[in-house]
Amino acid sequence: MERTFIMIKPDGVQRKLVGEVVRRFEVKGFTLVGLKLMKVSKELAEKHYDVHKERPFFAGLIEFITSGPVVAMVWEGDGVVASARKIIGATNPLSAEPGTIRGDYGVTVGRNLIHGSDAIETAKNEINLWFQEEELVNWQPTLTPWLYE
Ligand code: ABT
Ligand code: MG
Repeated sequence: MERTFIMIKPDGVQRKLVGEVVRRFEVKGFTLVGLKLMKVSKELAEKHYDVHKERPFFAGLIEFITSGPVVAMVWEGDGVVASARKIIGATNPLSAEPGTIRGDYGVTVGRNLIHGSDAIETAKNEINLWFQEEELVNWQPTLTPWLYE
């Protein structure tokens, strides 16, 4: 089953949006298989955002992501990678549609509340980077027959 990596950034935790974010993924029908609250090390932040290391906003991004606790999660379900990106909304919250997390709660790209893997391959790499195998729980929700035919 497809999995994606979702991280509530320090602004999302400070803004008390943890429950709201988890709720949106749960009610959509996705399954939570990993969850932890953590302070992000500089080393982990730099690995996670490695693709942006030459960008002018890189230093600020690392400083921001290490500035307070984040909630790291793994969600599972058919098409969860692309669907999560839709639930999250566009990178710039002012361009994100109302009804998306960034569209409903954000105003600026440097405080866009939440991260979601952008492709299936990226999701695999990010899950491996953020979670140990034994931190992930394989389980079958009893709701499955009501979500999938
Ligand atoms: P992430 O889920 O954080 O990866 O965001 P998303 O994939 O929607 O957007 P990308 B392009 O990957 O942005 C990564 C982080 O860099 C910040 N950023 C991005 C800026 O601060 N300025 C910019 O011009 C761009 C393009 C926003 C993202 N995260 N934060 N915080
Ligand atoms: Mg990204």
